[in-house]
Amino acid sequence: MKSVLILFLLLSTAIFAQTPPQPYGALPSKRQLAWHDVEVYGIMHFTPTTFENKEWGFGDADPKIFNPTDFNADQIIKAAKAGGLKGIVLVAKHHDGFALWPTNTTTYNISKSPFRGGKGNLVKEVEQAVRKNGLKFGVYCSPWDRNNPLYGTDKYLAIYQAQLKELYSNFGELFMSWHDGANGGDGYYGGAKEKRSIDNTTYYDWKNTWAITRKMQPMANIFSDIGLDIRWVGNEDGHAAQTSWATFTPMAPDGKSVAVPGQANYPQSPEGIRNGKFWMPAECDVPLRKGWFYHPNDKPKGPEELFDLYLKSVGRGAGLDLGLAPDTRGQLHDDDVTALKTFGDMVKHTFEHNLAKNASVKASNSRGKKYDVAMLLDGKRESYWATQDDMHQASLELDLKTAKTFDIISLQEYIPLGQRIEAYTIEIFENNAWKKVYDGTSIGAKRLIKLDTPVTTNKIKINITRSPVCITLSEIGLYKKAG
Ligand code: FUL
Repeated sequence: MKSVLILFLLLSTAIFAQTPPQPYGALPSKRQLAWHDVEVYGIMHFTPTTFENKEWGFGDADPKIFNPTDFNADQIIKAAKAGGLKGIVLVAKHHDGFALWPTNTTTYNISKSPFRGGKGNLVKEVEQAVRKNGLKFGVYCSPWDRNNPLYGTDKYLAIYQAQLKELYSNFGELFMSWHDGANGGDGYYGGAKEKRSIDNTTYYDWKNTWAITRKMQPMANIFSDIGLDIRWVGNEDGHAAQTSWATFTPMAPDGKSVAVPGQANYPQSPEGIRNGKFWMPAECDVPLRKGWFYHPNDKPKGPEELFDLYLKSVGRGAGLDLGLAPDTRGQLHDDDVTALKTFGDMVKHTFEHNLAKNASVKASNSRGKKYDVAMLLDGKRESYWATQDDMHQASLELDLKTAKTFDIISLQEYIPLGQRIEAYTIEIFENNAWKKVYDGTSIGAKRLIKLDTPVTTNKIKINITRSPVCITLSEIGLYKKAG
């Protein structure tokens, strides 16, 4: 009888150990998980504003100035791809109100320009080049419209919603629907040339407007400063905070919850909110050049600066959205092409070989075979190492077999079960002793830890020191930054 009981206990422990950990806190949706995989994408601005050499068109530019001498969507998208970008959000209509696709919703559209003899559809051309090159496609249709005579009246919302419906119907599956909280102000407004103010809490009826997005494009991540799927990081410099939570509760500065864009408490946006109500990872948007539109006197950022932004966005569990600005030919300038390619190669070559690949790993605790340490080095984010339920601290020791030189440590949590880890340290074995090289807080979808100088060692330890629940980790990587 006693041995039967022991056998029963052993079996039930083994079975129990194979059950996955309980999820913790707010969790990502399927569409957000797909967004996390994109990591780096672009947002492209190319409208009459380009030809005016401005950042915000007033809405009064003659459509005839939209006359690129040699528009080539493939040139732009190939350059983006060489930069490692995996998606493109096209600004289909910016604040100036000019629609880049033929539409009956406004007369201020591409058919009134000389582009392709008035028969062009730039959204289509970009979409086709994007898909041909294997990238994902998204759109930004500015709610603020400085051209439309009806802007500010109760007739404008139907126009804006009809524009979204056209963009959601005619350009395949979208990975993002990008929105900002632009609130009105001065503009052309059909010749009135005046200031029009709107109440941004009600004017765009976001609840029902975004219901259209959900219905027509269920995989489109809605970006805005308050979420819903992806939140703005709170700056246009391209970086999240050092500690970075994918969870967030949109709040106004007075602490009251908000549900409409343009009102969030931006000081909290770069870091996110630990145990926030929603999974709302940050997008770090930053133009490749100084402005969002092309200006002949600006220069693109160099590859080292871009790599640094990559570490501070993707490497903090956020996304990097790089602004692409075609020139008046309708192509990216050679300098931009070179900057993208050099940056893309740097990322590719840095992360080509995981120096920990053949390491043997010892864990202070494991949940069972399915959640064994082997999952940490299999290159798959779907499998993960986990601890038993009551183990909220654990250590992983990697024996690299031979001495390896690296300056980047990559960690990934298994985010379908939430963001769990709150503190950890990293030690390397040097001169016969363990030496701490990093003290960390959040991990999330991806954490890239850049050491100031490369270290050479044959052993490394990761100590997870604080988590409210048992731990999951899906991947560990060691890399040496490519020159
Ligand atoms: C902002 C706009 O006001 C800028 O012009 C640009 O489009 C940027 C990406 O978003 O909200």
